Amino acid sequence: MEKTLILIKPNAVQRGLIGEIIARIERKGLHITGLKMMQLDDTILNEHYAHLSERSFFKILKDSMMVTPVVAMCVEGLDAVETVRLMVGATNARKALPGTIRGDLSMSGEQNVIHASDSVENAQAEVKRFFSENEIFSYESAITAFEYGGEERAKM
Ligand code: IDP
Ligand code: MG
Repeated sequence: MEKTLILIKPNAVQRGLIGEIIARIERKGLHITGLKMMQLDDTILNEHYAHLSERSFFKILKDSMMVTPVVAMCVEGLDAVETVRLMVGATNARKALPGTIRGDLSMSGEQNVIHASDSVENAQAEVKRFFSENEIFSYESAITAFEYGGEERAKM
């Protein structure tokens, strides 16, 4: 089953939004298969945000990600990467559509409450970056037949 990485950022931890964000993921029908709080450091952030290393806000962004621990989550589902990105909304939360996590919970393009992997390839690398193998759990869902149709289940 496709996996993706979510980080609940320090601004969401400070604002008491951990439960709200986790509840949205669960209500959607995505399955949480890894969940922990962790303190990020410069080493992991240099890797995680390598694509932004030349940007003016790189240091500010990294500092903002170390202010408190983050909540890291591995979630699974059919097309989980694309589905979670749609739920998260645009990077600049002021432009993120109402109904999305950023659109409903943030006013900022930087303090935008959540990270989610942006491609299947990056998701695989990011889950490995934040979780060791024994921190990802595999368990049977008792209600898959009520979450997906028959043709969809055949693809899983
Ligand atoms: P994403 O989080 O929507 O995938 P990325 O372009 O990968 O967006 O940027 C990673 C993070 O860097 C964003 O979530 C945001 O916190 C921060 N960021 C992106 N662009 C800007 C900017 O122009 N100013 C300040 N922070 C930014
Ligand atoms: Mg990104």
